[in-house]
Amino acid sequence: MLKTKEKVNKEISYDEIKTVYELPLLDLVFKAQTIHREYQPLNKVQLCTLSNIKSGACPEDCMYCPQSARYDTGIEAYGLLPLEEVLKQARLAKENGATRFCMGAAWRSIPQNDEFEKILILVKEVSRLDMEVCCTLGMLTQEQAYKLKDAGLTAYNHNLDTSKEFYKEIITTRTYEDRLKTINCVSNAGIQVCSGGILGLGEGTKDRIQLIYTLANLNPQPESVPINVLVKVPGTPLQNKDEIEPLELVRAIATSRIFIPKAKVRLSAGRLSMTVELQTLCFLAGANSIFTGEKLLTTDNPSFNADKELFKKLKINPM
Ligand code: SAM
Ligand code: DTB
Ligand code: SF4
Repeated sequence: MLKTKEKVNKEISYDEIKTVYELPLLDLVFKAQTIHREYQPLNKVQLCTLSNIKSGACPEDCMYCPQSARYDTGIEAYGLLPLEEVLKQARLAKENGATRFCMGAAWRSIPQNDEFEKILILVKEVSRLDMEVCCTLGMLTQEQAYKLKDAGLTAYNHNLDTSKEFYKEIITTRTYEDRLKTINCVSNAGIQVCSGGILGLGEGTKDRIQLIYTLANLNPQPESVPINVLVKVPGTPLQNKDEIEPLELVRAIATSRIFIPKAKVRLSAGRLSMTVELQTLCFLAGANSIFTGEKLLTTDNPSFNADKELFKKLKINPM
């Protein structure tokens, strides 16, 4: 299959990214907003809604995740949801203004059995609702990526989460290389890559810069960069981690906007613990997408109504 996506050849150096990340905050946000205005529609934020189509009992040990079978988090575990249930959720999301529907499954990798066939049907049917369809189902093979593309998948989410060095402290059941391989298969199939990370895992500034460095040097660059703030779920090993300094989030978003100018930068998990002012600063720094709906995958998120209020206050329109 042909690679149709734009390639960037010049490597962006770690030092270049570090210099920008460490600018005086006002210079950094000004630069990010300047680039935002050049590449992105103004005062527009895309609404995406998540559906946890297969919950819990995951064999992986990602220390932040409530869905790992290794931690006792009390979440509801269930197998693949029936088509009608997922479509009901997708229609509701659309009624509430979402233009992208993202289906997540607590799998290490996509199964090779009839469950994959069911996924292909889900993708086909959601795309018929005239929404962008995104999936996050763990690792996949090149062949599965081609089939997902044929079924109408817009994007595949597979986060690098943090720097290559720090990754080992958070996940031991797969490697950073595994993540990059999946991302490469997705890209090869002509599916948009959605890849970002989590702040607040106990990483240092250099890990956040390193993450942005790796994302910005993906070739082609990701079309979508979710920036999550750790939701500390009781029962997970990271339940007592220190809160991230809120302005580090603003710096990470601004730096992603500057070095990955064409991507949607998504202010993802963790908004429930953010003030309206912090979220506003994130939009100013270049975030232009959020997840809407009462739930992310298993954890709480601001309600549709709370977000409608927020947008009204800021005079932001859904994209
Ligand atoms: N199992 C698949 C995988 O790991 O790629 C897909 C689902 S997984 C839940 C999707 C992403 O959610 C993870 O890569 C991680 O970045 C994010 N995530 C999971 N738990 C989180 C938490 N407690 N706080 C913030 N982000 C979280
Ligand atoms: C992403 O980067 N964040 C979303 C989406 N991609 C799949 C998931 C956040 C999950 C937060 C924890 C939970 O609700 O289980
Ligand atoms: Fe499983 Fe994904 Fe959670 Fe890791 S992040 S435990 S792979 S569901």
